[in-house]
Amino acid sequence: MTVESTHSAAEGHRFGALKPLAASRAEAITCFPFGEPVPATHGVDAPGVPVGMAAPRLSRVVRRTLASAGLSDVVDKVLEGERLTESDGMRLMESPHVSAVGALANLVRERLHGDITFFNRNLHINATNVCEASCIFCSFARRMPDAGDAYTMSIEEAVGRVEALSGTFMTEVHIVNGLHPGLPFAYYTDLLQAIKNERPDLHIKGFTAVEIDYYAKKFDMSYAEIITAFRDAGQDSMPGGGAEIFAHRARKKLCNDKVDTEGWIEVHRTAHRLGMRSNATMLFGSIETLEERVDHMLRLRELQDETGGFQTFIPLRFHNEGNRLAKLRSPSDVDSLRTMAVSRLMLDNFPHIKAYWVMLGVQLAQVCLDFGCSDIDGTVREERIYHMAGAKTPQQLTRNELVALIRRAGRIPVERDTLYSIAAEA
Ligand code: V47
Repeated sequence: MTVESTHSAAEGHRFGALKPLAASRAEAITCFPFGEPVPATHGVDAPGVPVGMAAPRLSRVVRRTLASAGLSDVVDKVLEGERLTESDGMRLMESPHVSAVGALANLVRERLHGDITFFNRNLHINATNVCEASCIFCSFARRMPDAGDAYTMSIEEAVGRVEALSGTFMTEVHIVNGLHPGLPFAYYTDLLQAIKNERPDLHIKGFTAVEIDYYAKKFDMSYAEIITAFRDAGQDSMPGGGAEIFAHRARKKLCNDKVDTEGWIEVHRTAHRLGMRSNATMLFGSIETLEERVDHMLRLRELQDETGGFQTFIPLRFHNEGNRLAKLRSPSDVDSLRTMAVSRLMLDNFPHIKAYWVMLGVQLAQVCLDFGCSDIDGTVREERIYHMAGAKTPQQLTRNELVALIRRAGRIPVERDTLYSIAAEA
């Protein structure tokens, strides 16, 4: 099937009829402005299987493997669309049968999206690497503005990155910055406005909850005031960064001096209440325990039940170069695959799990498409955060390379915009 001919199938998936959700959940969502709740596997059978595709099944071998591992009850729950518990999540995380757990996650992925795998064309801008926070996993930040390789772009410089691509089709600019102590509030609104003026067609996914919290404290404003001002200046949605690990024990060690768990969650709740979509991340494979990973997923699932505003969950694989955790090994491929799979199974109310190729590597990202992931991010021009932490992936991929790698993984590539509408080049 060609990319073009999948568009109606993908649209079918996005707007396909869903069974009504449980009354309590539907009621909780009505105070958030997203209308129809996001596709959920919970309480819904085979939602949105693209037109003409058979509902996916679990092979007998996988069933047998999971049964011999004592996971039949979890399989039954997944088949029935029942919600998994924390202890189910731990049993899946600890299971040595990673490929069978992956097959179970794949069933959920295919129920939601069939073979469709989303990607986009996007540019990253990190306007400054000067950052007051001292996260021990970070290789990007420079504490002192006058450090040799510290930088802060002028508005003209940042917009110049967009201008330089004026003849190039893309749909998104992704902006994540360090917590710079010296920039005025107007720097951020001017940056947003200048990018919008230059390319009104671009969706700006910018400013993590960490940044919003920092500006709220620095400029004595509420989260809602900051988000409203940024939205008026051009911000369209919020990236998922800064979530790291929510469990207080690990968060205290990883990043003691930036927004805490409750603050991160409150920023996203506020954005959702104001009608702004967002993503959520989890930094995995540094010092956290498997319990803390599952706990992280459950906290996100709870907020998503309340608001329905998250689009994608992105497990970010820890990279160990150039930071204070250089003695740790980065997580293995197997650990990455089971984390993707368990995320898909636990986060039954998230439409997508993203395999961010920049940090996984292209080949592992391809395998992740069989372990629950339905999005691979984008062309990602000018990524800095992971490349400074030792990511060996290319600086960017072309659209054709993304299409080819998704096809080679046996899936159907569909180009999207940030809000998962089909992107059409004029
Ligand atoms: O929050 C920093 C992570 C995040 C390292 O929303 C590291 O679509 C691994 O927000 N090893 C920022 N991870 C990136 C981010 C993002 C990326 C891609 C897509 C989206 C989206 C959002 O990067 C940080 C932190 O968790 N990070 N250093 C490191 N050494």
